[in-house]
Amino acid sequence: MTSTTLADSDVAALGAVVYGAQTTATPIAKPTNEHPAMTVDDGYLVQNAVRATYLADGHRLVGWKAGLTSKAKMIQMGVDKPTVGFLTEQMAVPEATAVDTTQLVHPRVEGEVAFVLKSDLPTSGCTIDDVVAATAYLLPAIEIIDSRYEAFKFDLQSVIADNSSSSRFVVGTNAQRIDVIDRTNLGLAMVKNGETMTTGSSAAVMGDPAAAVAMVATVVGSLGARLTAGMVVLSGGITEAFAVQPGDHVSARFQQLGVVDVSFA
Ligand code: OOG
Ligand code: MG
Repeated sequence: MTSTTLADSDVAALGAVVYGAQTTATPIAKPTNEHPAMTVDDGYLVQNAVRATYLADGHRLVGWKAGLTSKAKMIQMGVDKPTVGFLTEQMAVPEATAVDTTQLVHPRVEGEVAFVLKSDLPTSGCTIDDVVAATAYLLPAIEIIDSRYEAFKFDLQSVIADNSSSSRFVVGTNAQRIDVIDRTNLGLAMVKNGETMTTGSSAAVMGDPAAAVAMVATVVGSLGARLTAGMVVLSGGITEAFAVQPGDHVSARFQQLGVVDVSFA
């Protein structure tokens, strides 16, 4: 953490506010309103505090994610740098069940390539080759994001504090070995209630979703944590996210990785 402005007491207080907003699905003002000098590193200190609170409450860390790794996402959200967030077992939704939207503020969905690790990644200077060597297989995934900030509007520092809008995620069952598919150009169609909402290619994610995983490994290393064997890593939304409501059914239809479905109640 090189550039921070928040006092320890501010970090703890903001962590408690964000945790409360996440666990009660209550929108809050973004922390930069009150702390305009807040930096990206401050955002990660708050995210660390939120993660520590989940773990103290018995939640289990199962992975990490990249956020804002595609131009479509950066333009949609008005930020210019990728971020990371943590994933817990309690955020994982089995494919066949419906997500309870009463637990969420204003959910949106996006299609992503998920990496499942078979060995630990370096905590600094992680490369694409490191990621390829450490990946057991890839899975198709849908991330359900839910900013806790009013109107889904934020800046980079604030979204990092809010765990990069993480709320739920679903992975499909069609595991593919990383060396047998072209992960750098997988077509994706996002379908809601039978209508194609967005289309794209995994090329949109930093040219190679493995580059996003390498970025996550290095940033997570700077937070004092590590991507380890067995973890799932979401590499970031390929296209812009769209809103969902109770009754909606969403499919992410991937070239080579197959289909993953989720519905909302
Ligand atoms: C931030 C989270 C971004 C992704 O895949 O880009 C993210 C947001 O858009 O609210 O998960
Ligand atoms: Mg995402």
